[in-house]
Amino acid sequence: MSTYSAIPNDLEAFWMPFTANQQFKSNPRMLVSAENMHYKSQDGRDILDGTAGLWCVNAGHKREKIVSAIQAQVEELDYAPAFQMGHPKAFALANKLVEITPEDMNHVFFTNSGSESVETALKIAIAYQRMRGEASRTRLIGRERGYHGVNFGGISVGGIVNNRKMFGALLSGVDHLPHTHLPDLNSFSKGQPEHGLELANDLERIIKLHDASTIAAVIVEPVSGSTGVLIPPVGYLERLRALCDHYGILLIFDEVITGFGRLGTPFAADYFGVVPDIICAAKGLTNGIIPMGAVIVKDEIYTQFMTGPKDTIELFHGYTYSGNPVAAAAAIATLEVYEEDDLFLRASELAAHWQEALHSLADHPFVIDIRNIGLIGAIELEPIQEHPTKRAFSAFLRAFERGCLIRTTGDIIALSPPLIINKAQIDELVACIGDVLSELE
Ligand code: PXG
Ligand code: PLP
Repeated sequence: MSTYSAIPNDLEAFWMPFTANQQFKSNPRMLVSAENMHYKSQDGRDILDGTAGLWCVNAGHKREKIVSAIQAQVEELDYAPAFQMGHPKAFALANKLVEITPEDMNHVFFTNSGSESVETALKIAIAYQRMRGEASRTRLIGRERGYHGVNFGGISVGGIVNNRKMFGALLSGVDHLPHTHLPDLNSFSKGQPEHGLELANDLERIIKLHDASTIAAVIVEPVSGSTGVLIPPVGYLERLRALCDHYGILLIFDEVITGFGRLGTPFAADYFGVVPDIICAAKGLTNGIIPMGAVIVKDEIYTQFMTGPKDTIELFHGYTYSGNPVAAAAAIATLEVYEEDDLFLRASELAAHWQEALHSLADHPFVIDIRNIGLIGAIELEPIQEHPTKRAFSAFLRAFERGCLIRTTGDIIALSPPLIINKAQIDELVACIGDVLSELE
């Protein structure tokens, strides 16, 4: 029997996610409060947030409007059943959200995370194919190095070996496109890399192997985030779209990271001018404050489900917290903040300064690539022989000591600051990373 203990260094009960628990608990890094661009660490230091939490706090921390919307909602209606009942905020949020989604994508299914958005999107895709008389289309095509959350569907279409290898057989009927990271051809690219469009043609090979009549959907991140910022080569997404159209395959964009202004547009679909059939979103939807995700579908998909008998449940799917009132209130306030502060435009205006600042690190020790798009950046380091990830992780620890929060994956430093960052703070973040790089062994 264990009892709750408030002793700050009693850290055993909490099994931390995606964390080296033993290492962390021997030398914890605790954040205790946050405001605007900064966290406060337990030892009282201000930490500049170079990652928007985990790619989610796009409007910056402790935004008054969002905080008070949440407080008011808890007072008014804390929870309402999600099935066969409604409450106004979920409908209001869906209406507000579709104001900024691509044309003809006007229907939203709410979830509680990016992982659940992915599961939902995959299920909708397969069910849609069946509803339109294409029941043999059940295969799902993901991509190497893709991250689509941690549930079984998501790790099946995902392409990160550590997230897959421990967990058995996964979904059957899945295949993968090659990833688009071509360091020999595209290193130090600014924006979309020039080479690699032809990698999209691999979809045709996969289609020839399985036949189009067996494939329901292709799912990709427009820009891969978790796996270290892989930016689509010029023309690549357009080619995927054309192939999917030609072969009757749905195209799903997992915009859990790229949604809500990360590239300076509402969605990456807008940035690249390529409209998918389904968008997965989460994170920035509520500024990361309350867990919530959304799956946005083309009108044609929603309409296909709405043709049956009026008293039949059209989709046997949903979560206890789908459209939760407090999350919905947080999301509405978040969308208002994005709009009032014109944060997506701000991100697009800052992108040039961001690019130049990051690329100024090109000559620092161990830097083998720098890449950027919108307010996303990556600095790839040469791994220590036999000890991959160690060098970048050491950079992360040193940056934290110096008062900057960065994120590392493998030997890649990934950056994604809140969209409220200013030029001086960009320079401060980059200077901090420069100092850290100069100290690395
Ligand atoms: N899809 C994509 C594209 C994501 O980036 C998910 C799905 C899953 O979302 P949830 O809310 O279930 O975590 C994500 C999440 C990192 C990092 O450091 C990235 C994510 C989560 C945590 C850390 O790169 N992405
Ligand atoms: N497990 C059990 C036993 C449940 O009763 C439920 C929901 O009612 C779930 C899992 C799913 O939970 P959620 O709807 O929060 O995803």
